[in-house]
Amino acid sequence: MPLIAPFVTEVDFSTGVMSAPGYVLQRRLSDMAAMYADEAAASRILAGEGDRLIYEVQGVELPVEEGQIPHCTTRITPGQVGGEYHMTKGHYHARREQGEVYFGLSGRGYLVMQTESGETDVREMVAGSAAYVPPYWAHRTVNAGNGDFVFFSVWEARAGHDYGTIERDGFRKLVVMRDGQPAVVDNPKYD
Ligand code: PAN
Ligand code: ZN
Repeated sequence: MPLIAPFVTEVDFSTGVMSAPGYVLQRRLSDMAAMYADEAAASRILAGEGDRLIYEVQGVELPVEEGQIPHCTTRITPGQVGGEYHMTKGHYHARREQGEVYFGLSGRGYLVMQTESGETDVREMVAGSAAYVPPYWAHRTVNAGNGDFVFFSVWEARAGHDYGTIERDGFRKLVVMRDGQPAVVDNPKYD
């Protein structure tokens, strides 16, 4: 394994901005319109208002090899698409046996998780929440607040990301706004 010099990254808790990110990635509505339960609402937003930013990821670049510990911030913007709060795409790790830690930096949201054998778990996250995503759980984060929801993630380099399974099947649970409040409901598109 090549020797990597230790380094420190300054993180702005309210924006997720890193002092010298190795990569910055933006996900817009057009990147994930089909992931919202109300695809027609997504199309209306794209045709009317345009391609809004849903989330931004800033992370350090490390080699994909045993023992490396990648980490990044994610900032999810506030808003809804057809009543469903802005969210990440969500994924299983390609190597299902790899877990992950999330740490809330600002705002509030939900961590939606499920396994391939049918378990679901939805946890609230605020600034200061340290959430553990155990091996075998797909994970998606949702911004249920009025401002940005920002969190920090740490995982093992070889975990890899399997987006295809969630793109095809979705999550069993959605977080939607009901009477102005977040509510966890069954996904009508899930079968
Ligand atoms: C996180 C996520 C990040 C963006 O760092 O990758 O929040 O979400 P998506 O990857 O689902 O677009 C993580 O879980 N890494 O493994
Ligand atoms: Zn992950």
